[in-house]
Amino acid sequence: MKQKVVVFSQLDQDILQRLQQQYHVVMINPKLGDINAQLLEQVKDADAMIGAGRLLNASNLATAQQLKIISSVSVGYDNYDMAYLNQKKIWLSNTPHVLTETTADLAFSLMLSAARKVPVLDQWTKQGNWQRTVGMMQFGQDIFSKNLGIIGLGNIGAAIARRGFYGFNMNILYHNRREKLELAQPLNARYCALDELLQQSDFVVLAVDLNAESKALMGQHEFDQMQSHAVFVNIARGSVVDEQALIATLKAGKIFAAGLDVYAKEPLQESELFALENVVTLPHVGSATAETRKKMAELAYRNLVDALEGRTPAYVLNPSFS
Ligand code: 8YV
Repeated sequence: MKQKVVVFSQLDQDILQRLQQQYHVVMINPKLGDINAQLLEQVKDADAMIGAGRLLNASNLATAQQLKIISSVSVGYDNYDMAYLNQKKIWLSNTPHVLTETTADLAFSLMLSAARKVPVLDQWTKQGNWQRTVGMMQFGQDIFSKNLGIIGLGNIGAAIARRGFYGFNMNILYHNRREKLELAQPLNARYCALDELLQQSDFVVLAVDLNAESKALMGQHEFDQMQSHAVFVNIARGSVVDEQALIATLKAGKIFAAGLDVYAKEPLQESELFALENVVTLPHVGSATAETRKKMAELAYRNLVDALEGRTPAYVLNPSFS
């Protein structure tokens, strides 16, 4: 009898077909009604799950009897109750590295778009407003040789720093739970306290994992440390930011602009952010290129197959259910 795999989000078609050839595959379908009810029903006899972007915990996994692995097609894993998975002895795996450069590219595109008002000026031009040489209202902020402050110097944070250092001659500051000399030294990156980074950076990029320490890390006090010409970018997780404090900061013009790819509630379908010209809002597309999503799906597929064939997956996050 084929092992059962539950697919809980959109998945690369090639990978889905491979899974369907090897396993009994059931897909959670939002059009069929309550997702949690579908999950509770389907995980009862499931051997593995694969997908991303869904909160998985006791509320929808309690009926799982023989689940060996949840193979997440993501590098972040804050949407999984790790303590519960450990208790149920269910492996959780992720897909690091393959999305690092793509996500760093997106962070830089948000920095450039926000600093130079690209979306606003695109619409302004298309609406026929360009009547004469542009003036102060159309001016942006320089990037070259400016100070880039990175909060979270992990793989993605370091890739962003490399783009700034090598590509735009930027001075790199960083804040992290600990110094990362192996990543920082080649970039002349200077470790500093959070307030100092915020006070000295022309660009502040949030690239931390979401965890108990980083939740609401950027609040009103932190935004008040930033310079009025500074640009804030978040490609981490929405919950690392007090979104109301950011909105108040942007409304008051206390920073130049923000570039956001993640939000406290996703999908973001209505928000005060949408009325603000000094914020660029993208729909969580950090890793969203066809090439990279395929690599992520392939890696998640390998993690799943390894677990179902009795091997420890390369990127399991709780190998000993610690
Ligand atoms: C995922 C991401 O595609 O990998 C992550 O952690 O945030 C994105 O690359 C997203 O989580 C899928 O919903």
